[in-house]
Amino acid sequence: MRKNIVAGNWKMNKTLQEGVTLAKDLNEALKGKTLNCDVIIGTPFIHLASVAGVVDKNKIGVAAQNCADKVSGAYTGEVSAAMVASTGATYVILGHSERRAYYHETPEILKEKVRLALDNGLTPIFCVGEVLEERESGNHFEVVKGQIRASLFDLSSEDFAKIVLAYEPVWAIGTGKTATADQAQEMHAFIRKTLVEKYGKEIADNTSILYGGSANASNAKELFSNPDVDGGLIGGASLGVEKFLPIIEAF
Ligand code: 3PY
Repeated sequence: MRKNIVAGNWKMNKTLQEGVTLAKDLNEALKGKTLNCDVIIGTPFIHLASVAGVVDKNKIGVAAQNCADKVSGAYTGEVSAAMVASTGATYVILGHSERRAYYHETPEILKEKVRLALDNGLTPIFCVGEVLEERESGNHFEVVKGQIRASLFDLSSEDFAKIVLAYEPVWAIGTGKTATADQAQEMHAFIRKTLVEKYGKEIADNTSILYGGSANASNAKELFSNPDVDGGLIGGASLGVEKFLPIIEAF
């Protein structure tokens, strides 16, 4: 079901104590407020259970930022989708460009992760996006379509309907550069058209497509006012209530 969503991605920030404090503060700040979007916080693995334990789950969903591409066993350092689900988290961010670039996550690996996330009742927030050279050479639409096709288009309609997508142009991540509202809308509309071609209009119209990449309190309203932008995946600006709350309230 298409929803407005504002999801924070804390990345590798905050000690356990700092993370729990931030989650509690956000929970407090949202108390009594009527929101026009779902709020999610994507924390490091070690925070998941504690954060899930202190937030009002009717207001704040908890996401992992990754899960293993294996079910269980001798994979030192990995965390399975079942383990993530057992913490009380209900979402998992998959395919973030930092994981694709620094941890060599291929479309095939991501396909496995998506499968395992769904098998364990987690909602994947699946990230796609082009690097600067791909945009400058005019290949950005094909790149994004290819990422979606390679990791998601084997899913049944029923399973695809559970996915949240996030378009994050890599050139706008952590650089302070944001896609303009028009560039975001153009890509989101293209993604929705790609989904129509594969899964039909009803599923495409019901898919939430978030924008990520240096979204913040000053550009959120304009980005979210686009018809095909259903919210944001927020990096640095999710690390403090004073920066995150105005983005949530931009809806
Ligand atoms: C950013 O905005 O920096 C992000 O990568 C959000 O996931």
